[in-house]
Amino acid sequence: MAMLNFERKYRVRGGTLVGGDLFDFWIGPFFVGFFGVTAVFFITVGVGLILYSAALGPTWNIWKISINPPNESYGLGLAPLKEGGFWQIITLCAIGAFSSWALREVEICRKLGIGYHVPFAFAIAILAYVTLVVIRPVLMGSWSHGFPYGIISHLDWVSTTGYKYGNFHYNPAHMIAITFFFTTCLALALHGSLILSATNPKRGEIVKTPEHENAFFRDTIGYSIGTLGIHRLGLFLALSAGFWSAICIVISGPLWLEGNPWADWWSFGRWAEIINGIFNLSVGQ
Ligand code: 07D
Ligand code: 07D
Ligand code: U10
Repeated sequence: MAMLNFERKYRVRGGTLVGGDLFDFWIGPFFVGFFGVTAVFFITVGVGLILYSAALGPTWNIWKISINPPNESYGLGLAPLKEGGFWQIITLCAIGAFSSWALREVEICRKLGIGYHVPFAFAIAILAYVTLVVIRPVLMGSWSHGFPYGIISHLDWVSTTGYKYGNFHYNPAHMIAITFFFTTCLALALHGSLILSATNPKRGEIVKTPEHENAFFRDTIGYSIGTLGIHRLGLFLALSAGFWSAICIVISGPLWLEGNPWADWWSFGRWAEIINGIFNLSVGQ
């Protein structure tokens, strides 16, 4: 791929965390670095194992391929390859690849002298994944609680796991996460539409300024958060969505047992019990 003219200016030496100058080069548009090498290693081994495991059958149907975690009897131990061992190694490769990717982003930020916001944001996605396949299974005492790697099978896992806890919609942290996801979409729609309305005018009209943008929201809702502020808010909303997702699943099982805990959570009796426990009161009794 051709080098864009601005890239020459920013392809500077240094900023690497590991390996010094050794891997400080680019291949086409991609910066390599030590973590580029480890990323390619983990991706190649992980994807290779997915393909190998899929080749062992029973199907090549892309929707139905599924690499499953070990069953409950293996607890937190290692399982034979065909009985969940593949899933365990693929999980290690995935965590290795995602972490390498985040650290490679850190090296690129250091080269450019910009903040670490992007790798930090990606780290929240990694946290959600690690919560699903490591933290929660470890807290529950068995790798079998991880989700299977397959397009349809991981949906089945979400559905059955959801129904194990009665109505998952009643999970308060799930509610908070969903509200953050929806608000993120609203914020991006407002921001994308506002920027286009001001900076992409019809032929012959001038590009408008942030003052127009501020004025639009002051006229409509009485307040403008400002041009930097909307990006801070967007990042906060999106990261909160991922963070509360991790919370909602990690409390389902390790903290709140099977059955219908969330309906119980919303009952006055349950809250009275919690408040009584904290303040030693006799509310609601
Ligand atoms: C658009 C960036 C590009 C990324 C893409 C995903 C693979 C997987 C591998 C066959 C927004 C690339 C996909 C590399 C192929 C094999 C073995 C990101 C964009 C295009 N899910 N999920 C999808 C993953 C979980 C859920 C689609 C990954 C949890 C529901 C895709 C993970 C839970 C639905 C996918 C993961 C869950 C999906 C589109 C990891 C709760 C859908 C994803 C590593 C979070 C939707 C058939 C997308 C769908 C969907 C990938 C985890 C729920 C296959 C990689 C266990 C309810 N998930 N998912 O656009 O159509 O993301 O499913 O954690 O309805 Mg999932
Ligand atoms: C985990 C993805 C991490 C990805 C990484 C990167 C690659 C590279 C390469 C493209 C977290 C992967 C990259 C592989 C690709 C190339 C080149 C993101 C992750 C590191 N729910 N629910 C959530 C809603 C119901 C249930 C979260 C809505 C039912 C369970 C979110 C509804 C029941 C779990 C959410 C709804 C149920 C969840 C998911 C509506 C089922 C979870 C987002 C409208 C009967 C999961 C941490 C997320 C969770 C989760 C939304 C309904 C069950 C808040 C809107 C009632 C069991 N649900 N849900 O977490 O919290 O993203 O996971 O009905 O485990 Mg839910
Ligand atoms: C934003 C912004 C802004 C901009 C922007 C953007 C946010 C205002 C200034 C950015 C936004 C966009 C461009 C919009 C679109 C983006 C999305 C919708 C998000 C989703 C993105 C994707 C779906 C693309 C995903 C692509 C990825 C992750 C790249 C994959 C590449 C690699 C794996 C190679 C990585 C290279 C490394 C590690 C360096 C080393 C390289 C080599 C050794 C050579 C390459 C060799 C290999 C890759 C072999 C390894 C084996 C592999 C990969 C197995 C592949 C397996 C298969 C099954 C195919 O705010 O400002 O504008 O633009």
